[in-house]
Amino acid sequence: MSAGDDFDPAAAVPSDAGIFGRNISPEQAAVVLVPVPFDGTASYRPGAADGPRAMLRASHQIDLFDLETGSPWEAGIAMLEESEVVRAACRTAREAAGRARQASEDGADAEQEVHQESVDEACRRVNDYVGNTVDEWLARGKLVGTLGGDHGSVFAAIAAHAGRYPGMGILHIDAHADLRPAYEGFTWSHASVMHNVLQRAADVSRIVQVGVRDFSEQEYRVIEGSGGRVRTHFWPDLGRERLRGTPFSEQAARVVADLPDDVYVSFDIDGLSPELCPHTGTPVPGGLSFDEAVHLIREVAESGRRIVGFDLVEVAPNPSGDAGDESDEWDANVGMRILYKLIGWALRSQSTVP
Ligand SMILES: [Mn+2]
Repeated sequence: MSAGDDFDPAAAVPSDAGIFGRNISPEQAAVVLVPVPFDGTASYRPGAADGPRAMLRASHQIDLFDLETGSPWEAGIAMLEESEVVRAACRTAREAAGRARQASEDGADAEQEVHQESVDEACRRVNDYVGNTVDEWLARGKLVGTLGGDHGSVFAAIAAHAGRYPGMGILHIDAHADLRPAYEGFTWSHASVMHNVLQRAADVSRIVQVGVRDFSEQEYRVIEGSGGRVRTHFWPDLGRERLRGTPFSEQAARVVADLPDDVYVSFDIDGLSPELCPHTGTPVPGGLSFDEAVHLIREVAESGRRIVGFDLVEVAPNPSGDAGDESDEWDANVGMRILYKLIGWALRSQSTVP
């Protein structure tokens, strides 16, 4: 144990405890989680803004001993307080996005542009906060995980990691390719995050996508024309192979072989089968099982690659459950278990001890 407190990982947890049941300062922790309660560009339904808070609450129920990765909690895991700047930007962007869509339906082009610009402005404030915060903790030598929010809200976290780890690749787990330029006219849309990475984060050498099964022809052309900078293991292709007998372990090894030594994991929960994330913003049938997703992350670490950082986005609690209601924590329960595995394998991948 690194932090010198008398934490008992097997004890029941008070409801005001920190993430994974422990109250530890980010300075003391090896792992710093940055919550980004923002879903201002949600095009189908919002809710991911409440993901970090729901995962924090759900994390009090996990058994902290992990058979595969040991006891990741011992390194110290801290989650920062939610930023009021981000919450305010979320309210502004949600409202402006609604007005932009209405203006679009009315054919009021000039008005639409004004509201789109308001959304972009709010997103830039989020990017500033996320970029500065993530970079500050990276500079202090922490493993940083960013918890969305919608996928667009973590762009600056990816860019900050790329600045510290030039040449890194992204393992992008998602139902969507997220390669649309300014989806709905919003530069920082959830559906545009990897487009923005390609355009604005030159230090990212490659994006390797898994789980993608809902995409436009234009996005398909972007992938084909990317000269290998985007490599997409389309879910329909993998699924067909598996139905004919190819094991997922073989497919996962192929996916990981496409990645460079330094890997950032960008994990959109909708890459999983929707039974595991029923309230996420844009669910799509098909997708990875929990075990397949964990296997993929394990494969990155066990291949000798280093997981330099990660995000987990689009986890949305049941909107009909009110705060404190533990009756329907399923989305957050799955999300925080993915989170604990990401932390565990990232720490293992950075350790010099085999
Ligand atoms: Mn996404």
